Amino acid sequence: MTILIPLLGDQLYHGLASLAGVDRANAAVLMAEVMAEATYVPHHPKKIAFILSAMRHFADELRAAGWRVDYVALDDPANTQSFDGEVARAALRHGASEIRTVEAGEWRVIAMQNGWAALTGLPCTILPDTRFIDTRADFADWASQRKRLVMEDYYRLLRKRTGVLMDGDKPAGGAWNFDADNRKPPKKGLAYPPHPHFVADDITQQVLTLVAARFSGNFGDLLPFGYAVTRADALLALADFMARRLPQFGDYQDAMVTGEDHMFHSELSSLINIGLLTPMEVCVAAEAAYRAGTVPINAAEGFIRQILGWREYVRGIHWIAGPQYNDSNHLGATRDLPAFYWSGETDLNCLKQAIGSTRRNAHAHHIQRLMVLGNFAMLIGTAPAQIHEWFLAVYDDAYEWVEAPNVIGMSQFADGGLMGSKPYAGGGAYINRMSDYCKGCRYDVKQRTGPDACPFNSLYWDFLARHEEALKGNQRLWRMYDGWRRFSGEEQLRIRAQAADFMASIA
Ligand code: FAD
Ligand code: DLZ
Ligand code: SF4
Repeated sequence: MTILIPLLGDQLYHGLASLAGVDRANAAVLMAEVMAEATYVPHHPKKIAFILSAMRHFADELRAAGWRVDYVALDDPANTQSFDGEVARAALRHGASEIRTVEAGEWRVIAMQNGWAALTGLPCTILPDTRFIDTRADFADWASQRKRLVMEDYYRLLRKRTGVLMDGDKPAGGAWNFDADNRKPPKKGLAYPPHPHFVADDITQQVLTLVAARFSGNFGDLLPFGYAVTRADALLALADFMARRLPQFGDYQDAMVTGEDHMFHSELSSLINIGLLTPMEVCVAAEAAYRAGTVPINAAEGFIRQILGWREYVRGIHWIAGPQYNDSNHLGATRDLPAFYWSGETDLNCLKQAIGSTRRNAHAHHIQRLMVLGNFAMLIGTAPAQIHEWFLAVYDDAYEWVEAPNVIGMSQFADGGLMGSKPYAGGGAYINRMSDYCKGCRYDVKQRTGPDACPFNSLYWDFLARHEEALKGNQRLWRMYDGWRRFSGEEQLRIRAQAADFMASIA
């Protein structure tokens, strides 16, 4: 009478629903390192090492807590290298009588889980993932009652429901949203605290050797590797952020600075997504810092909104949109992703910096992802499936439930506006305002046409012109279309020719 509990690489949480209430004497937890997961996209080596090391540490923690853990290593000769194969083998090995698992965050893996009962002939219970603050059902209910799924409305609902940053029924600090204070450009002389670096122990060293041997051809630097890979280290990373970076997180949330990969960001997304931290405990810690007076309200609220608001919201969108969401292509974009996304070899300095950070760290912060990498891909008309695969592969926090809505919806507008009310399209002026990248660039951000003109400028106008039919009715874009119509016919032609020449040059 053994209950088999397959536990996936991004479910490293002791309170996981599949473990709750189970008699440890009658259960076997299955954790499997499989090539199918390591290769469905060409993951950054740091991401693979992070997940495998955290899995191995978590297995040890479960054993110490009295669980029987059946851990299948990647180089085990009997490993079938797929979840299906390992669940089938383990069911036989343990004479299992039933399977309990928590729903995966990717439709592709959910399809596998749905097949485990037929595959093994055993009853298989797929439990909801209770690590989130809201439930799938409550989000679906909220969404079913509205025409537009506005993140801010949902966020306020969750603030009220959870009591986070609330004084009674009023928002703490006197307002729901302090975003207007959170758009400061970078200024000279700011001191950026170093990001914590955790020394690799024996387990991590073994994983690094394995990943170096198997995945060195993938995009990205494996070393240096300083990730938190245990719950204890994750808590240290959380405390470090609260003390050293959260106070200025709000002010410089959207800023980008050459050579400063981390700035005041938390870099907690990979730890939350894999299960080593819960989203609620992170919000509670930020609120506590505000209440203790060590963090201003614009920082605490801005940070909490990212997690209680955006993170929960994109998760809800993922579930209601369904598996076909990944094929969305509202703007009919078909261009191949430029090769320099993988090589980093480009003379557009903003892209070079964002890709460089991605290569070094398996990480780039939000505005680099949205307004540089995503924006450029959308302006040139990249096929959404290709940029989706790139984002899924290169970031340490990327799993489909969170990556797809952010990329296909927010950054590419490929879902036609389910996620956002307008495309996040921007020219060079935005990047120039929020970064120092343009100073170090061979292009002139002030020019629209000519050999030195910043490519973002002509691409931006060309994007609007190309999609005028689809977008001109959008109220939030009328000012942009008004701007486009103010150009003379000749200037419009020059701009579009400039964009066409540039796109031909990168084809
Ligand atoms: P911080 O700036 O410190 O923000 C705090 C936390 O808020 C993050 O740790 C994260 O948990 C949460 N958060 C912030 N914005 C979002 C958001 N839009 N969606 C979900 N959570 C959010 N985030 C991922 O976790 N995985 C992804 O694969 C991913 N892909 C993205 C792709 C694009 C094109 C864009 C525009 C955003 C993407 N994001 C993704 C959201 C966001 O960029 C990252 O969560 C953030 O950069 C992670 O760094 P951080 O922990 O330092 O975040
Ligand atoms: C991303 C990843 C990788 C690279 N390797 C494994 C693995 O070997 N074993 C595992 O259980 N999970 C891995 N993962 C994470 C899974 O891909 C993730 O759990 C699913 O995509 C569901 O989100
Ligand atoms: Fe990027 Fe244009 Fe600025 Fe160069 S000038 S860094 S291409 S926005």
